[in-house]
Amino acid sequence: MNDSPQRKIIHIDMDAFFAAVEERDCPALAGKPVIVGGAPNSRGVVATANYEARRYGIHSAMPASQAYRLCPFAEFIKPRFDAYRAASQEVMAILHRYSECVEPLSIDEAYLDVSAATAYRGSATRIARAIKADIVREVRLTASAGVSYNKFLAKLASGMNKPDGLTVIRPQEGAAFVRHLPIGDFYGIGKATEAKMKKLGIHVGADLLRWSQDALVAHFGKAGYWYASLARGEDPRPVRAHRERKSLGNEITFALDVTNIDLLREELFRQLAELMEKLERRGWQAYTLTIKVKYADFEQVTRSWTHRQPLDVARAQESIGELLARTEAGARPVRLIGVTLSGLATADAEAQISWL
Ligand code: TTP
Ligand code: MG
Repeated sequence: MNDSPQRKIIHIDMDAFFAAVEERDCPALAGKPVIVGGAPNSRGVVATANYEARRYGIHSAMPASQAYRLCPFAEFIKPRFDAYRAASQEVMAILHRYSECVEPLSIDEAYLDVSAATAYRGSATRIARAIKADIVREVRLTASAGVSYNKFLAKLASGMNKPDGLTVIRPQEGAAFVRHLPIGDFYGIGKATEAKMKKLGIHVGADLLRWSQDALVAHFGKAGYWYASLARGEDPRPVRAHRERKSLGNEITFALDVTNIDLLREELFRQLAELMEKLERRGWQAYTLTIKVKYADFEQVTRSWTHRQPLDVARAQESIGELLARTEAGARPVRLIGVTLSGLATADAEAQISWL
């Protein structure tokens, strides 16, 4: 018997988020396949596609050129991050009405712990329904909600009836639900672990359940404890309203040591561009930039600079140049080079919602 009270967790995930904002703001798009991301004739990728476009097999991260071949008459739209951030902040503000314990995961996703909520007599399902209705009425977008007793199951539930879904996995249903779940759908099981498990004959939750915790730990290290609890439908992670500030980083090791300083700078710029894009997508801004240089003899140095203003590409590139000049890169051959952005903050300093 487990005498600790069951928690009530809601996971909210906006439907086709960027595309839905575009459709909302441009009624002429109604009913058409809509693709937000790189231009069809560019080397860019699809950020997202609406559900009409998904019927043609188009999905996030697909090259825009391929999306064009699959559906040439789709509307291709350049992302408007400001509009997505604004919508996101409105949604997060709605979530905060129902619980103080809200953990944003990305620009369009968050967990809420409503165990202590009093609205709707504490019914998590009714709270989820109310949240969805508020979002439709006030932000004119649809969200899918998952309701369960932990994060793992709440997130799975929200993905089950997209778009505009509301799915509940009750405490007495969790274990059975997990038994049928393909192993790749478990939280924290990536492609490599999935492949390894399949080789061991573990394909669904029920297979995992047959393994003792000790055997899982023997095969997968500490993660084995985690897999053992997921297999029982358990996930003790709390919803964390204030997440630790994170950093975003990139680095590469060269196949051959590099002494050409221009090449090193270009490589750092390329890494920076990737990080800035990620940052923007998450609605974050960074204040600190750090470069890391590992010389051919494996000695490693870092140089960093904290700005008073949030970093933009021009400012960050300038810093990279200055920081690189404060290393011996070029004079000494370099085997690894990297950039990290930290001191992350929400893009809108006035927003009451912390993304972090
Ligand atoms: P998702 O929630 O993964 O996707 P979605 O909201 O578009 O669609 P779904 O209904 O399946 O939830 O991502 C949220 C937004 O993040 C998405 O609208 C665009 C952006 N995004 C990217 O820019 N690149 C990506 O590879 C992914 C996965 C998302
Ligand atoms: Mg989404």
